[in-house]
Amino acid sequence: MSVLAYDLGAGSGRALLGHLNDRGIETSEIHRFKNEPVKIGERMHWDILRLHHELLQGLTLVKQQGEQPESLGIDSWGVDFGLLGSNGELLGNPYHYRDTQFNGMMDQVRQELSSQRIFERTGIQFLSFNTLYQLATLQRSGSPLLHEAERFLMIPDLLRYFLTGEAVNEFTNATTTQLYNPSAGQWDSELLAHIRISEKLFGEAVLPGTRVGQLRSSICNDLGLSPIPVIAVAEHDTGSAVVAVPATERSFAYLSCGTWSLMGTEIDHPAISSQSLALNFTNEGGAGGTFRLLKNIMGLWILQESMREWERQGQGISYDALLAQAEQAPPFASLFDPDDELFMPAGDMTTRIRQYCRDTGQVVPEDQGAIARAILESLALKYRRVLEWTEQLSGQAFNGLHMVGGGIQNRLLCQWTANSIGKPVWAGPAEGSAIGNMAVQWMASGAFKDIWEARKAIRDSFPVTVYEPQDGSIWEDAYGRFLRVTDSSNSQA
Ligand code: LFR
Repeated sequence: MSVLAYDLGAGSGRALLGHLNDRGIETSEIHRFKNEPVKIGERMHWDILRLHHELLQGLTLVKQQGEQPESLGIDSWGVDFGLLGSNGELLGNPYHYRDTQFNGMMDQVRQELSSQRIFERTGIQFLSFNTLYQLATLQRSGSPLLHEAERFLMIPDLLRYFLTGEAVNEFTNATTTQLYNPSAGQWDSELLAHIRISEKLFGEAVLPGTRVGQLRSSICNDLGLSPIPVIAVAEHDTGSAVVAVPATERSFAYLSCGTWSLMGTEIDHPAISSQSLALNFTNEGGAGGTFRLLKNIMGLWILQESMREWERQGQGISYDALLAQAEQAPPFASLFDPDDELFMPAGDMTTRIRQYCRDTGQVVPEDQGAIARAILESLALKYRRVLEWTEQLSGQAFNGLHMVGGGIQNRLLCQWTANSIGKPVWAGPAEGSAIGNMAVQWMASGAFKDIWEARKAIRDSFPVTVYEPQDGSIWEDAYGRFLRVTDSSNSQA
């Protein structure tokens, strides 16, 4: 019962094979590759053809290992898309959600329509790069792409289309656009009309677990593979990651930790209320009829981007060495709100961190260890804030926090998170999105009857590391200071 999962993150992608047998789930990494955005002038693009090439490379390696997966699925980050022309070919190169051309459009559209109206129709948090604002930007700047476009596909839809020739939109990723109405179960005509985008570009969004074609015969012939059915999994990576949370109880809190940190809880119906709007929480669609009441937190992006900056300046440092220096740096010297808009764009991250600390009258972190410590402590403190909001909104009290995703390899962050929230952190699995992707394929084939059977198998198959909270009163004091410093910050709640 082997399945192939492609999981594409903002910095890297991977192909994992998953086997399900009496011992549980076993995974093996077949291929890992960089996902490097490309800048042309002021524009920032995804290198989509390279990503397609890497997916094919993954299939070549699968074949070389003598495997013939029963199905395959693709998940990736949300909100971004490609447009197809009348000949079925991709128009242009998809833009990266951090492209600065989209700046300012969210405020404009909110003013025109009101936040309440947009939120009531979609339940989605306000992030400046949501597809709604990307498409509005392209339309209002007269992008020629929109004159030619006949079909809108999100990144996994598009890569799946390249593999199968079938153009199909998928539900979990559709909800991230802020153009999908979950109550009506369709793309929102009113929002699309407002930004003057034709509804004809969009197809019905299929639910995770739907079979959406098979590997093109040309690819099968080239690689010497038999046809492989392709499943639309929970194609938004966060949706896949939450499938893989090894929870035992229906009420649980999670933190999916990668480039972004996504924190929240799972619910049955979108929680669209004035409180969730005020705190800027989202209700993204999930697998198995679930929704995720969660909030985006800027996450390890700030650290990754600082490391890339040092690399460019010839001061590159390994992750392990950096964490060792962070541990030695003075505690709680410089705190900041990771969700301040200042930290969204790529580029000179350390300058912006220093500027924030200077502006708020704190110690300005100078060396790499001090910068890394400031980032990780600020993230851990923000996690407490968002966990409290999640409890408030969902009316639940959580007795610990599940952490999944590559970020859990950062033991310092896991420990500091436990210290900050004053509750245990259960860390694992690290390959959350890929495992959730596989789980939905096994739900589709009937190997798992539902998401809870999948979670039990995941719990039994992958280790979970427990971090107990330490140093309670020190963190309590730091939290008070964090709240004072960040209160006036330029962030979306
Ligand atoms: C995480 C993620 C988030 C989404 C952001 C941008 O990888 O998918 O859920 O808000 O990337 O697409």
